[in-house]
Amino acid sequence: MERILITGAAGIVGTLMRPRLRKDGRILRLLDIAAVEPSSDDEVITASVTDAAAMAEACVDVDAVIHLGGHSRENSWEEILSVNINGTQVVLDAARAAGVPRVVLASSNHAAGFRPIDAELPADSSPRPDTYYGVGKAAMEALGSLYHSRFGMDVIVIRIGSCFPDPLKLGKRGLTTWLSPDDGARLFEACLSAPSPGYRVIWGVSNNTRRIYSLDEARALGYEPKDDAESYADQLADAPDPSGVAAEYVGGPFCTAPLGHYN
Ligand code: 15L
Repeated sequence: MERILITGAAGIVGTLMRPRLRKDGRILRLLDIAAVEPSSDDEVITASVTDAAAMAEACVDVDAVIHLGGHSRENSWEEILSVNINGTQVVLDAARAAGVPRVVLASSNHAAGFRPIDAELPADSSPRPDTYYGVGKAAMEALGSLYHSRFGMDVIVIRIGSCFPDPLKLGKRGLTTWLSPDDGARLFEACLSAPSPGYRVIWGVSNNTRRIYSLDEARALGYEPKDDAESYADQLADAPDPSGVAAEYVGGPFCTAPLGHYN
């Protein structure tokens, strides 16, 4: 029996992935500070990713960790430092100590938010964060690299675009950044099953007609996206086009959102 620990299991991505990642021969161990509705075979742990003792226990008998936990948008520096940066170190160190061979880290396009929009931005473009949140994701990527290099753990960082049931509430930017839930599950499955990936940084995006992120790195792990946000383009025809800084950089509206403020 394979056991996958998912941190942040009650969050938006966790909630979308849980039903899609359940399968015969696999137990999902779901960790969150918020309540999670388990299905019959799931294991549930109510704890914070910053709680080292709880994380140590959560990693026992685990084959891979999918680390989704942490704030999912801009917040105060103290919160980003504590939950997103320190929390990621706690998760990686608990996985190391328990001998978990593989960790998949949910990074974000906002780690590279101040990269100018380009047709096929490589997944390993060095960080250009757009917020403290983006700095936290860049630190997550660095920590993943460190734990791979020091301890030989397989660590795959996914720079997720926008993973929501559909791209509609994202406006036109969503036609570029959307990662459909089904493609998200395909991507996580590729990350869990690719043989000896080492340390990788990949984009998490569907095969969107207006995509600006390279899919080469994710495809090299076996990911083949099936969805395209363009199928929602008609419904977004009247939405305003992004303008100003938001239209120039990968991070879109995050690039001008007030720094350090939850919004
Ligand atoms: C993210 O990293 C956020 O977690 C998500 O809520 C979206 O805002 C997404 O980026 C995005 O860029 O659309």
